[in-house]
Amino acid sequence: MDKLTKIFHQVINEIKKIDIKYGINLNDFHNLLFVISILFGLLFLFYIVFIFFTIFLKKKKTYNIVLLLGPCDSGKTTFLFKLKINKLCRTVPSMKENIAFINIKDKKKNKSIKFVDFPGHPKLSYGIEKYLSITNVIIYILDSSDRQSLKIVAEKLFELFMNKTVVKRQIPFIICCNKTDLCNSRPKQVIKEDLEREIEILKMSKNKGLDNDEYTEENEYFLGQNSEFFRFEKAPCHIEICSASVKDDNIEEIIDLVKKFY
Ligand SMILES: Nc1nc2c(ncn2[C@@H]2O[C@H](COP(=O)(O)OP(=O)(O)OP(=O)(O)O)[C@@H](O)[C@H]2O)c(=O)[nH]1
Ligand SMILES: [Mg+2]
Repeated sequence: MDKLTKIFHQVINEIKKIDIKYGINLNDFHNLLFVISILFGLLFLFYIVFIFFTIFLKKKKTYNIVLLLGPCDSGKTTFLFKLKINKLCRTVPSMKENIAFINIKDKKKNKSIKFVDFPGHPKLSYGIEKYLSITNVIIYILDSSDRQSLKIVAEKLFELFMNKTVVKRQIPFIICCNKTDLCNSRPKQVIKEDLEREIEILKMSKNKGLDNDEYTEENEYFLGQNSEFFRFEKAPCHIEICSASVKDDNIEEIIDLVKKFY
């Protein structure tokens, strides 16, 4: 305690010297107030810096997900395991998300990217929304041999293009036509054209059914271009289409696109 009062007196003496030097005449009480206000000022400054750092670091931490979407059985979990352990694994239909950190080698450095494999079962789709606000890229995996599911894929893509968060954050899409090793698989260009046709039908029927007050800022552009036929190039977000066969270890095209967007 003695030491503290000594230091305090020293500080006051120093301030007095400065007072005399510059002709300011403050008494001890004023000096005390001056020291206390400086200390509070410094404390406040540290607090502000701390708040800024926590907000900035938190943002950086959360905006780093690659979200795997697509219908049941299209190969999302198989793809995730292939990336993680470089093996073809037996899978069962997912009932909840699978999450894995994958190291992707880039020209400059090794990036650790968080992949979230979201189950394709339609009953679970309500949970997608919480991931959209922290997603950097969506990889939409479909089975290129499955003609039946194309309508469902088109509906899901249409829903995503109308989604507020997707449009606001301009999340890029990689549509991956998987299972190209199967003999009845179809080329990506054919699938692209089929999807565009299906989405155009959905767009037209949505346009007819909408009242004027149902238009929102986000979907007005997308739905408003009534005369133009829908093309992926004109979608509300950037879209790339690639083919892959997880089974045949043919996944380079997807990885290159992830590197491009991430
Ligand atoms: N021929 C072939 N089969 C594949 C390929 N990729 C995945 N599969 C098979 O497709 C089936 C379904 O794969 P999953 O990875 O479980 O599918 P999923 O998309 O996770 O399905 P949900 O979890 O139900 O949403 C499995 O039997 C896989 O072995 C591929 O490139 N070629
Ligand atoms: Mg799965």
